[in-house]
Amino acid sequence: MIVYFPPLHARHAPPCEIFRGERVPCFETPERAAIVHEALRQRGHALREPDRDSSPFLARVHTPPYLAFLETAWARWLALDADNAGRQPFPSVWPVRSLRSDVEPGNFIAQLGLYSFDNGTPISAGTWLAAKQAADAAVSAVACLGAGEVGVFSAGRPPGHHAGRDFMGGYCFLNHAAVAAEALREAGCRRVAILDVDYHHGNGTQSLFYDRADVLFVSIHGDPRSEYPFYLGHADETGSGAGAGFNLNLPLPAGSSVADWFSALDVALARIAGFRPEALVVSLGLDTYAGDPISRFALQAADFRQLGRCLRRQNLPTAFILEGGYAVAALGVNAAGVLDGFEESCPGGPA
Ligand code: Q9C
Ligand code: ZN
Repeated sequence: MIVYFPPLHARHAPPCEIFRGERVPCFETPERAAIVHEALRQRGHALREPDRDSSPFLARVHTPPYLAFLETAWARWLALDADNAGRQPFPSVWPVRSLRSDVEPGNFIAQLGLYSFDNGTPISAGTWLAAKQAADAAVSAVACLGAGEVGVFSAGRPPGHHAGRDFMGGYCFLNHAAVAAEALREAGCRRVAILDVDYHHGNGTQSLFYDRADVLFVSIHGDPRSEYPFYLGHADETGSGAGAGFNLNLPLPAGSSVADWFSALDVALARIAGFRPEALVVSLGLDTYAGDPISRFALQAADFRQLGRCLRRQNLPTAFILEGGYAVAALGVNAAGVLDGFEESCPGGPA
């Protein structure tokens, strides 16, 4: 399979995040992508650097002030204090409910609160470069589908599915799956389905397409009553306006079995088939793995291969976009498993 690997991912390398009130090393690290790239390279997949500019699609997905904030954030952080090069900016105030989010404050930390929904998404010097090149990789991948490839993988980081029109969160800054869907629409696909299999609900992606009937969003994830991102991802969120009926959430309790996860996948794939999409974007989180340190599903390596087989049977041009997954040592095997399962299966055939 053609794999887009954006080398600038390594420039996004914040040292720590806040976890249970303590500073801990980031879960979302450059080693994640390095392991995936190495595993895919060893298995003979064709690694390429991004060859498309995502800017036109980023402008459709995100607001101009948010993009401007992200692009200049590190320089503005440094401008506050020369010693800030060795420090991490964290938001400290958020415009919830009765507070106004329609007036951008001049204060950098206040802007950071305006443009984020958690304090778990640290920015480092190369965050913009890394996120932008991951978006470029997503657009490059989609272009391959237009050129006749049946499956293609965009293996960038940081991930994207928690990022919304004007906010970051959950280690995500730019929504690469949404960018891929917009690029597919632009390329002439009338209906695009997004299947999000990350352990965490893809709140950003859902919110971007919630009122649209041309992009179906389907997600299997840990129940937000107990799992991050907590405030979106319930089963009663089915879309609004023209998008009514074009959003399907399949939350499962933390600790659900592999059998229950694949039952949910059957429901997800049936809905997608009923939508008759012309392409499929898969937000491929690997944090459903049993060994993931921050998630509570139970998939094993062989189950990722099975996921790949199930997806190939849908007989759709499919763009895989890497999202979460924090059991670093297992990420290569699990990512490769999805691609191998996809490539060894037949459209419409048995799993
Ligand atoms: N610092 C993705 O998998 N909570 N994001 C972690 C708090 C946030 C996961 C602990 C988990 C976000 C793309
Ligand atoms: Zn996740």
